[in-house]
Parts: sequence; C-alpha cells; structure tokens
Amino acid sequence: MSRPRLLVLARLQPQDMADRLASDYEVVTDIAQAGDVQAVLTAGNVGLTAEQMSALPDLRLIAVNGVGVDAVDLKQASERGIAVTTTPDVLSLAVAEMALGLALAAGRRIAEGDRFLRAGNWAAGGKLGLGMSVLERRAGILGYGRIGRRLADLLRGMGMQVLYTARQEKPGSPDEFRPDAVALARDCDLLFVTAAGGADTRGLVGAAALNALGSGGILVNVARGPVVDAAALAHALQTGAVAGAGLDVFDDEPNVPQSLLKAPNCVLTPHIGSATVEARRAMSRLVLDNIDAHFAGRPLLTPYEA
Ligand code: 8YV
Repeated sequence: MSRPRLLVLARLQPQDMADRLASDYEVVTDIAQAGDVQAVLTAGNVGLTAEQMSALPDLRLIAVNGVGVDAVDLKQASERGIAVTTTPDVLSLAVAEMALGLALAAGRRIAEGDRFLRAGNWAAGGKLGLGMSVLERRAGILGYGRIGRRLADLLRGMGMQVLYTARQEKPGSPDEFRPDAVALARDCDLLFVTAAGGADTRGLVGAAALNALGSGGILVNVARGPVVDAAALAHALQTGAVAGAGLDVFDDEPNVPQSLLKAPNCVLTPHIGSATVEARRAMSRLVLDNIDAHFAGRPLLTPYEA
C-alpha cells in the first residue's frame, strides 16, 4: 500500500521519531514538488505563509510541531476549511523550566560568570559583581496560558509571589491579576513573557513596561521575539533602566541584533525552550498522532481553536 505524501517543513526529534515519520509517510521537503499533498508538518517558528498555502490546493491539515500559530496564515486556513493542530501541554514544563533557567542565569550572573572564568579573569584575581536572589523576588507572568500557568505553578512552589496579566482575569487563580503589561511590570521584579505571538501582542513590552520594571528588574522572553520591543530593551539594558534579561526568542531568528549581543547582562539562547528530549519526543508523537488521525479519518487529537 502506498504511503500518504506529506510536506515536511520541520525536523522531528529525537531520531526515532524522524524514523517513524519516514517509515509511515512519503516525505516531501520541497514545496514545489508537493502540489498534491493533503497535509503539512511544520514547526511553531516555521509556520505556513499565505503564499505557501496557496500553492497547496488539496491541503486539509496543517500539523504544527509546537504551540505557536503566529507563523501560520490562520485566515486562509479558516476560509479554506483547513484544520490546524498544535502540541499543547507536552512542552509547557520544558518552556517554563527554560524561563526559570534564564531568570537564574541573568539574576545570578551564571553566563557572565562562565565567560569571566574562561577568560582567565578569576585566576587573575578579578571579582564578578554581585547578583540578585531570584527566588526572593516577585514574579510577573505576561500571558497566562498553558505555559504561563505552568511557570506560575513552578515559581509559586518555590515560594515566590506571582502576579499575572492576561486578556481577562482568571477567576479562582491563586495569582494576583494586573490589567496590563505596565501595571504588571510596576509590581514585579522578574517579568516573564509567555504570551502567544502575533499582531495582538506585538510590542506589548516596550519602553513604558521596561521603565516600570525598573533598574532592579529582569525581563525573560520565551514566547516570541516581537512581543518585546528589542530596541527599547537594548536601550534599557545599556542605560541600566533594567538590571538584566534572558531571551530565547528574537524578531528575525536566527539573526540577533548587535545591540542585544553587546548589551550587558543579557543571556541569549537560540530558541531552545522546548528543546528537551522529553518534550520533543512527546511533541513529535502528538504531531504524528494528529497526522495519522487525519489520514485514518479519525477526529484530530489537538485541533487548534482560536
Ligand atoms: C519550537 C515553538 O521551537 O512551540 C512553539 O511554538 O516555537 C517551539 O516549541 C518549535 O515549534 C519546534 O518545533
């Protein structure tokens, strides 16, 4: 029996999941050869543009290996009745863990200390400046979805006071609500960005929120680059308007602006929030289960609903 053809725009990890994909499907990686495919496998940070979608007249399913749908043209997908699936929940702990790691790395100067030691500065009698106790600070979560709430649980579990902002207050939440990013930043010391990307959240953290966060504050972004105004952040880091930042996501990945590369106390990682063996295996399994369900005519497991 011939295997269904599948346009694959994203690599599955670990290798056993890539092997399952290759054994169950005829993998096509060149969109020019994929005019007849019914399904596309893509990544959260890769998506599927309107132009790419237009080149696929038989498309019925966009399976995203990730939770971000900001890079998928949802308007065209909905107009054409194309289903979109994501991989919710299975990556939340990994991304929350990454956010915590970035806060610790910036607050406790871990990355800076590593560079300092390797450069021979410690051996030469140098001293690294003091860091700040991260767990004694108040945390603010911008975007209280699955990842934001998982992070809030972790931080609360470690004894931190947690505040959040979201489109609406969540009744029954153990954390304190603030109506917007500036009000949240004003009342916290560590501002964690976990909001979905896209037009609604672009530039939510700009000069006003950074100034409200203040000179003792740390900004962490594990969501999407454009949620934070990178130029305003670089300026705030240079002038000491904020104490530090930990960034896993950027506007134009994999390019990172010089202003951030040069900024003091800014820890930078290459979009690895969900990049653990555990999370990536679970994501791959879920993305493949969704594609299998489509071709078997079964209900999709995790359809994206706006
Ligand atoms: C991944 C992501 O980098 O979930 C998302 O939206 O951006 C990340 O988890 C990506 O999707 C890997 O496949």
